Amino acid sequence: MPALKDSMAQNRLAQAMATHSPLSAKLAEEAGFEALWASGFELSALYGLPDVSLITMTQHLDMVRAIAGASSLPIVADIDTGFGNAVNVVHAVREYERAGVAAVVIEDKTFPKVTSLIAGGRQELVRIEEFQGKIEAACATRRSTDVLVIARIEALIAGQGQDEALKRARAYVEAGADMILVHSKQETPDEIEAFIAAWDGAVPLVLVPTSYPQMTVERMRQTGKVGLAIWGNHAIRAAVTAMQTVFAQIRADGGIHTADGTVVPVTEVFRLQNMAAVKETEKRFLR
Ligand code: SPV
Ligand code: MG
Repeated sequence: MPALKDSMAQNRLAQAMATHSPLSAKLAEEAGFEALWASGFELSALYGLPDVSLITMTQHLDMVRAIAGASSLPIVADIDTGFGNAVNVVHAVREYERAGVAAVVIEDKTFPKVTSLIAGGRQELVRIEEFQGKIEAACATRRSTDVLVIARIEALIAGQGQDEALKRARAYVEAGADMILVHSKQETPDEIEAFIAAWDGAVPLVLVPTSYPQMTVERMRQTGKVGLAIWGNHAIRAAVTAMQTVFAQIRADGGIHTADGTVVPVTEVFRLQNMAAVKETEKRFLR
């Protein structure tokens, strides 16, 4: 699995597509993305649950392992708050590195956390010193510095303003963070662009422009300070859109006769399942 670092160096700005399953990971790889975002939000949604620390580390890790088995892209693991304090972070980083991830993203909220983009969400941040300890714990635990430790700042999400976000970003870099993910739920890029302008560029930034879609790759690239763009939840949203449309059509038309031409043929699913390899194996070994 290529290190995320290499991918960012070659492309200058890598794009990670959200994924919640090996199938979505394969589709992201075929579409040409450089990395996968193993999103906690998407996996929670897959289970029909809110993204409020209900999915356990084991559930997420199992899915990350399955994704790693299905795709050769570097995986950026969304490990939320690190599942507790610095002790939990040590355990998590050990396990995620063993699972083969290229990066872990740890956010500076209290455990249990509340999903970031919800209106009026309870957004509580941990003390800066506490989070520095968690970042230091992650850096001290990884065996290879190819596994990036990305510190995620939720100060803007929590409404605490740019000075607090910048103060935290600097403190987390001092603690060893390789990159800073700064999240915003504003519906325009203004807040993030103000942060980027004020950022001294000590380490590259990571953006998740879900709520401010005007922020294109080109616009991020022009800042010269963004190393990774994460498309945070378009895999699960695309799946929901497709299922709602097709289910409604089948229901309305009393059969699959009209919907059939609008979905991929079963042969396409066979291809994604690699049935060709099964046929080869049968030919070679079944006697
Ligand atoms: C996720 O995809 O799980 C994220 C991004 O953390 S967000 O849902 O926007 O917080
Ligand atoms: Mg998340």
